[in-house]
Amino acid sequence: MVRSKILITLVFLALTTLLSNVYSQSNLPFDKKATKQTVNLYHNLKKLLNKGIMFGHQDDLAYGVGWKYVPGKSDVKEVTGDYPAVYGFELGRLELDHAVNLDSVPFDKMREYIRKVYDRGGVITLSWHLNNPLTGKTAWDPAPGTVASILPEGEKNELYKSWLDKVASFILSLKGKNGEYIPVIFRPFHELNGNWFWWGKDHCTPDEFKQLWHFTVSYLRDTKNIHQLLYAYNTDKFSSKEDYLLKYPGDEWTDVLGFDIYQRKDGDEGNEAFIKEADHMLTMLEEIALEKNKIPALTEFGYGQVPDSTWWTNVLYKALDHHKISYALAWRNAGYKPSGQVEYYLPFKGQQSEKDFIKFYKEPNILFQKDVTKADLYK
Ligand code: BMA
Repeated sequence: MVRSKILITLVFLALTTLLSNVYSQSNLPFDKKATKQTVNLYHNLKKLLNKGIMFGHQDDLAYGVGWKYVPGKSDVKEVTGDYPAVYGFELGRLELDHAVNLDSVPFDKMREYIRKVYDRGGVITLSWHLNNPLTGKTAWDPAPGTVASILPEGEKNELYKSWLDKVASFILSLKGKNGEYIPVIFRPFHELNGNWFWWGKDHCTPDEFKQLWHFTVSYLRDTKNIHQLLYAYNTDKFSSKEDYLLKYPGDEWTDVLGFDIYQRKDGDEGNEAFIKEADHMLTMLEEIALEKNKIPALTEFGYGQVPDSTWWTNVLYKALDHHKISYALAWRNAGYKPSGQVEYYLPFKGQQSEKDFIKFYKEPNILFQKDVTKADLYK
């Protein structure tokens, strides 16, 4: 009798442990102290994978082609009547205490945009093109030894911590109406397998990169007590799963897995190459995310100035359609830059791909603001 009771208790314990492991693996961010809204977001992002792909845009509310800081305005809204579902913003220069980021967006305005987005149930993701802490130049200064210099014991570790303090204050200043912290998908050190940033491919070893990631996450989570972040590991183009995972910090350190891709060749050949490449990488990404129980996303994409009037339905949609990824974030509609260059990735009123973008918008599995407001991602 006593024996069978013990046996039943043991079986019960084993089952509940198993179930709670399965639950925690599939439904929770890696930060065990993640806030309620962050856990809900994570859970709902996974659920939404079965419904469609959220459409995102960098700096959508801040400016577009030919305008800046007009309340409520958005190139996506002007063309489709709806806002994107995901909004990217950029923290570069926050580390230097500047009032505006490297693309001239005032951090005060950014905070307001983020609150608005959260209020209507949109998703926020933050990138950080932080300066080179060793040389004082930009993120695009790949001086050897920079990553090593900011690790614990490195000569710039204190400086790097002071930069993280500033990022932490900004993130902690993002609060909803009831004082709750606004969840954010943070994607630092993106395009880590390219050679253009100081944290890039040849500028640190896999071990150094992983240490950098672990240090950054631990500092924000454990020292600064920030528990409203989902962390995105984000490469550039990659050739195999091994290639993708070369510097992967580990399942206990990431929530979202993504990559960035841009179309650079025009014409049918360029289009076909883009579809093929994107499709192949998305397939690998989905498999990795499934194996690791993470959320796959196309963290950045674009075709500069969209010089093809049917690119959205004829190229991008063909690459995305049969994939289960959480979101695809188009890069920024900068318009004329101070350098005189023109940079944009989404149509605006009168742009040649405008009509086709509306068709793309109407695809039931491409989700915009109205869809995610309905999905109530933070509840
Ligand atoms: C690049 C370009 C730059 C910008 C940088 C950081 O891709 O858009 O103009 O400064 O991203 O946002």
